[in-house]
Amino acid sequence: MAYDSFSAFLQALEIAGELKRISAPVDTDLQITELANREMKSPNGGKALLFEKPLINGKLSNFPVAINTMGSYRRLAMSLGRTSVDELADRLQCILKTKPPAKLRDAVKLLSQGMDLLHARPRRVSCGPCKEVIHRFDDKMGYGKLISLNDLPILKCWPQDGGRFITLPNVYTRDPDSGERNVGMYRMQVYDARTTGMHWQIHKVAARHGKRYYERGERMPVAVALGGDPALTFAATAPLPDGLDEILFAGFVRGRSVEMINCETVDIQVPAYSDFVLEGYVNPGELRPEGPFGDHTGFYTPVDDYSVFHLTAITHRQQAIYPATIVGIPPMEDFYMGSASVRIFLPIFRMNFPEIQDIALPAEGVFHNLVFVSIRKQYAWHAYKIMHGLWGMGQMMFSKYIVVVDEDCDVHNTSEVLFRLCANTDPQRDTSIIKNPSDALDHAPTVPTLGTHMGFDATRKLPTEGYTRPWPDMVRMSPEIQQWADDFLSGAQSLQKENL
Ligand SMILES: Cc1cc2nc3c(=O)[nH]c(=O)nc-3n(C[C@H](O)[C@H](O)[C@H](O)COP(=O)(O)O)c2cc1C
Ligand SMILES: [Mn+2]
Repeated sequence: MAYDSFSAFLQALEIAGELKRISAPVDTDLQITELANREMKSPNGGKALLFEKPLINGKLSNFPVAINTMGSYRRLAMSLGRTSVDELADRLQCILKTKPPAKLRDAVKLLSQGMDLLHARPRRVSCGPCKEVIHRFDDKMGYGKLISLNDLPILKCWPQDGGRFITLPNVYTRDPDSGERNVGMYRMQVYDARTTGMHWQIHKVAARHGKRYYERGERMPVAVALGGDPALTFAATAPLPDGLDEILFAGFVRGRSVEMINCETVDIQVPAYSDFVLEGYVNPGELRPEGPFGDHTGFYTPVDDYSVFHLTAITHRQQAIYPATIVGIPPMEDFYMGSASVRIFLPIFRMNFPEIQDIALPAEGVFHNLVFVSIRKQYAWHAYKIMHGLWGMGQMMFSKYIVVVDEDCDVHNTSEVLFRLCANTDPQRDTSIIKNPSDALDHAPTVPTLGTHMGFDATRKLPTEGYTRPWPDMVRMSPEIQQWADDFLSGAQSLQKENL
């Protein structure tokens, strides 16, 4: 099921008992964060929160704020219009199975074709709700009161943050050479009423686009969509291969074409059912200090130079709702987005590495710091092949610690993985340290983005790996006795009930 609007999604959440309304005024300066953080830390991610009366500098905002709308397994599945994320993974698997691709490049092509067949291709429309109210900054006449970023309930998230940050922006850019679209989620620090930062990190696709505009000496058109169908927001965060269109992917996810509309002041298309659209441009070479920002690492990211976004227009729905999230010490809302990405893309990992059983990114590792992977081990040093494979795949390149376990270990059970890690490894023999690009947010490397990564082979060792002692079996009860105990206990239970 696809949502026509962000508010339709919120209604669905409310009907499912997944949304709490807060009707008392709450300040966008730190107060919303504190309430949202407590909610995100409560069992199973708590509920989504709708702040009906957010305050901006003590004044009531015209727009409500919704937060934590994807912050549980259930809400994340609902945001994709599904009852479970596995449903999507299975559909991707089906597309890939129709014709096994030999190379990743072929896989990207096949995926695009497969998604096309499912009628996911975007559709161009000429009018849409995101244009209900139009504020062009070059044309102040005739549009009533002109709004600016000062009128949006943008959060100051944490005490040491450098200002207010837009935390769920879907940033639309184009490759100036091929015309290919990209949508990424890159936070935006508000500098003034019509200027923000653009925190696209060096390894991300929009940064690559920006570099090409810079080399060509051309202004870079950029548009930012907020709200709309949450499947779009998820697509902006998903680590899709460069060249796979996020809008096609979102169409596949929601099972319906995304309706796209031209911007007013820049040559970019955005989803017509967005809540807000910020239009503008980035000047080649213009940089400005961005940060600090309380980041998803659980630490403040220090000030660093990033591109600057100049707004030329804001358009919005009459009844627009401002979407937000906060990041910080895990677990937070983004953990569920990351988990869903891993589940959905497992078939793609498996296509390259059929021996992979399962992958998990535990919350403590904040996406890239810790990866658990289980494999069906067949030959000596098989675990190292998998580590190097993952370190070579897209954003998995950032994985700081990879722990490889045997297929019978549940990677979603951190305690079980740690048990295998401690029991099955000899530290010198079973680890490998390599050089690879590090996440720009990782504060541990001495020089930003230049880090080392470590792999742990926690699989059982083979004679061909030089382990000549017999590898012991794990202590487990026989299946027959387990079955007997199940029967025995359920019999005892019904006996107890009869006696009552
Ligand atoms: C809530 C949230 C905030 C994010 N903020 C940023 C950010 O500020 N900068 C960045 O480069 N990536 C950020 N990311 C990660 C990117 O959105 C993610 O890597 C995405 O796949 C990038 O898309 P791309 O491959 O098209 O560049 C954020 C992710 C989430 C879930
Ligand atoms: Mn992308």
